[in-house]
Amino acid sequence: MAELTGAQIVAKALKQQGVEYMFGVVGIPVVPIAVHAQREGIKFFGFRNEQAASYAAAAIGYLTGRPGVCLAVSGPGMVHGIAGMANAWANCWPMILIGGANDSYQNGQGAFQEAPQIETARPYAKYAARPDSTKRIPFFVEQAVRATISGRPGAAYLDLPGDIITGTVDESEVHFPPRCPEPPRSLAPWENIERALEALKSAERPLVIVGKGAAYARAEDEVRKFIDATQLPFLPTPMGKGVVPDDHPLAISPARSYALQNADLVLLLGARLNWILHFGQPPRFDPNVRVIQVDIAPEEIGNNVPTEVALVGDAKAITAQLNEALAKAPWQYPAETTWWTGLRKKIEENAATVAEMMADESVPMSYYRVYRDVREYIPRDAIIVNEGASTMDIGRTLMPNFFARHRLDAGSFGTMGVGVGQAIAAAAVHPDKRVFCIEGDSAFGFSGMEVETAARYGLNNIVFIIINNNGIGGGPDELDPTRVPPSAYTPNARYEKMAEMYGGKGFFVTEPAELRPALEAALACDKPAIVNIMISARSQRKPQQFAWLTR
Ligand SMILES: Cc1ncc(C[n+]2csc(CCOP(=O)(O)OP(=O)(O)O)c2C)c(N)n1
Ligand SMILES: [Mg+2]
Repeated sequence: MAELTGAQIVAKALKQQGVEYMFGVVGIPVVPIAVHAQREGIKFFGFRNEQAASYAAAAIGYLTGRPGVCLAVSGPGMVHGIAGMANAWANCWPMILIGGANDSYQNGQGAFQEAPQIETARPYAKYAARPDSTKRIPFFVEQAVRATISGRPGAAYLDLPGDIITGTVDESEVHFPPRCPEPPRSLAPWENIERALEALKSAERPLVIVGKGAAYARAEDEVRKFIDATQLPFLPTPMGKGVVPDDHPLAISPARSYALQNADLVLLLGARLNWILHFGQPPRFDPNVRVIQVDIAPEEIGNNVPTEVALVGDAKAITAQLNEALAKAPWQYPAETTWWTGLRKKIEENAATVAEMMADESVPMSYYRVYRDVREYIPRDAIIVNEGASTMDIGRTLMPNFFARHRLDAGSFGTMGVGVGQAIAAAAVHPDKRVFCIEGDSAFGFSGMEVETAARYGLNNIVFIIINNNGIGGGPDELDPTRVPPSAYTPNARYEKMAEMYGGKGFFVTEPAELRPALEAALACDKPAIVNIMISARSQRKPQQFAWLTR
């Protein structure tokens, strides 16, 4: 009988459990895991830092519904991977961090890269465990996968000591559990479905809020049908964008503040009333707002605002239930109401302001002028990765999405540095689509070295666009090295030259007229292109009614 090593067993078990992508940095003791993962047909991407790799793994979970794996060495490597676990925890995305560990018989002796790894991972993990033997590895792999995709998705951690990885066991002694199935789609009680529809009918100023939970649940067909059937105004959260296309006539995103403030009832479809939705509380919401909540996690119901009707379960299945009830007793929100009049007025006002800002041809350019051309070059089915402060906030409003799970950004955790790893994940999952990774100059710097990773794996469908204002929220035009402001980076830093290291092309843009030719040439490149666009350090978001994070 053939012997299997722990590394072989890990790879086989992951493949058996439907894991297709692994990102990481190899070293002692995890090298053989990466080698055997490749042999099993798992796509391995060697990164420059586990942090970016862990962000990629979490994005895989969101995009595919099956966890991506981040493979890290013991100690410092594993600690870098915590970044992605925390991001996955906040976003509710499936991912698995696999950390190598010192040989178990050296615990406590000050072993090479010894660290309290399970304890470190625990607060962000739905499951954190160390296999007790080489033979039982598949059991723990299956448990980890199961935990990441069941209920509210999240992260898992597997701790693999060197002796477990290099240990051998006869093949006949190893049991590989069958592929953990997709979690069952749980329904809401029909009486709650009826109550939800009655509540919607009784509302004067109803609003549907579509979150990334609906996107994760693959609820796009059902949600579109529901919006079309009810004719209700809807607002997507940043990564809920595209579940219903942004150009749908009932989309009211440009009137977001007005809609949140004046709605008398909101239907949350896989969206949480956390900071992104201002906790559902005044002054951003009506103090008497009524809430209907569709959420996979019962503990989310009533969080920050009491829920009138709770629909706990799968967003796709429950929206289908709502549609079924509506098919039996059709109902539409009227097209002519003072609510619609108010919303439309705000949408028009916003469009006029934005059009004016986009038309401004001043040099240096504004965010709005840059996005005007960028959005023209983006194919309808492109995946948009977007991070930064204003770069992302303005990108959320100006970059349209037409398909679910086609936007990846700093998300619920507000994490800078996720972008390049997420772009790599998106490009790997969708080789047939374009990925536009649009980043502030600060955001880009966190994981900028991974552009080499993208090029190394031939992910030529990515275009990196850097919106450069010399710093975090803008920096000075010139720098005095003895007095560098905390937010400043090197003025006019030539980030696009990083493309030269892998034989790619970079473009430096300072004037509006150079934008289109640069974007066109970037799209024609046979390697990931980098377009570095200088904007005014004083370019700002259009004036907002509320300061950021106003409670
Ligand atoms: C991991 C992490 N570190 C720091 C921050 C704080 N932070 C918020 S936005 C931002 C960068 C904004 O600058 P940039 O990406 O250049 O975008 P800009 O607003 O200048 O367009 C930083 C560092 C964060 N959100 N996440
Ligand atoms: Mg910046």
